[in-house]
Amino acid sequence: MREEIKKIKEESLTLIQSGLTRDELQELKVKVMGKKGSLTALLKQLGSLSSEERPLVGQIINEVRASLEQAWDEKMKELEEQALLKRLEEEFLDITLPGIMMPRGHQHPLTKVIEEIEDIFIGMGFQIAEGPEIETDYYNFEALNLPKDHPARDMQDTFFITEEILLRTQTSPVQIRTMEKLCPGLPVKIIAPGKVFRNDDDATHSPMFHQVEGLLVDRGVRMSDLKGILLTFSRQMFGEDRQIRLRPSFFPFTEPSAEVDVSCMLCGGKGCKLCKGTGWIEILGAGMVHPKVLEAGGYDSVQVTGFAFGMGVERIAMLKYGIEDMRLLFDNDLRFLAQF
Ligand code: 2U9
Repeated sequence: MREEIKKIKEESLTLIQSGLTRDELQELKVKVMGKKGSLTALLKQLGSLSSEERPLVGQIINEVRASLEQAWDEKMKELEEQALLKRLEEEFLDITLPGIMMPRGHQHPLTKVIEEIEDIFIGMGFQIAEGPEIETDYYNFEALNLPKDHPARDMQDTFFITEEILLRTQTSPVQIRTMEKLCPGLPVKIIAPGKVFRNDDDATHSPMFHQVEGLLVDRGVRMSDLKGILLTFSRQMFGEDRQIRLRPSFFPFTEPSAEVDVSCMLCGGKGCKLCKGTGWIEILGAGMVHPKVLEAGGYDSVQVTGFAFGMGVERIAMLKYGIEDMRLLFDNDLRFLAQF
């Protein structure tokens, strides 16, 4: 039996040092020292020895077991350390590497211009009003002094949903609704920014575009108030040196009506390609609210007066940023949008 013990010891020690993996080392331990291991089997055979031999051989087996366990433990520890080092090396994180840059988005130029217009009018005491994009014939036309047979309806190229329901062609219905809501409260001092829809599509027209319209109703509102507000707006939007001029015009919802020009923001009024040599650029339409429209809003047109104006946001954005084709504002090409 001593021979066998010696053989197990030597073979085991050789194997432990032979470059086994951790799993193989574990298997070896079970094979030799486990319940059914070769060394354990020898312990179980002690009973067959003489009473003199038994304690001696027992002691030898225990010593071998202890020395094998020690060698095994040391080897296992060594392998674990190696594995840890390998993992640390593999999982090394280089915090000096540059990160992956997330491109940062920003507001669309139209949104920027709408917010800029809003800020200017808020600064003059106006409030923002909103309303539905799907409207009734009444709010879009009738209440704005455009009865069913009115020729100016043709100018609007309306998208009808039914005979009575349509996509609004201007944001004016918002002002009618706001007057109805506030009446008889005064003043009504609002701007209505939003999408409008017309059956039109070319380099200068889009079937959906944006307007900002304004309305001031109060006792004693005059055309000069309109002029002052629009001059302040034009200077804040296009530069403190700007002048404005009003040319007579016609809209069914205002009387008198005017088209408003601003002195050219490119040449300052001398005349250039942008202003076609005139020194002036048309930026909006305006006028004194028609008595019939004030009455539609619930107000007594003898007691109160009002002015209104309307502008196309795309046109303002194109002038402000020197954009030549309106379709660029709707293509959503990042090479264009990234410039703002
Ligand atoms: C109410 C009463 C009057 C709004 C007005 C204009 C003149 C005008 C155009 C500018 C370019 C439309 O986008 S555009 O094509 N608008 O010229 N808009 S006065 O008048 C109103 C609005 C509401 C209750």
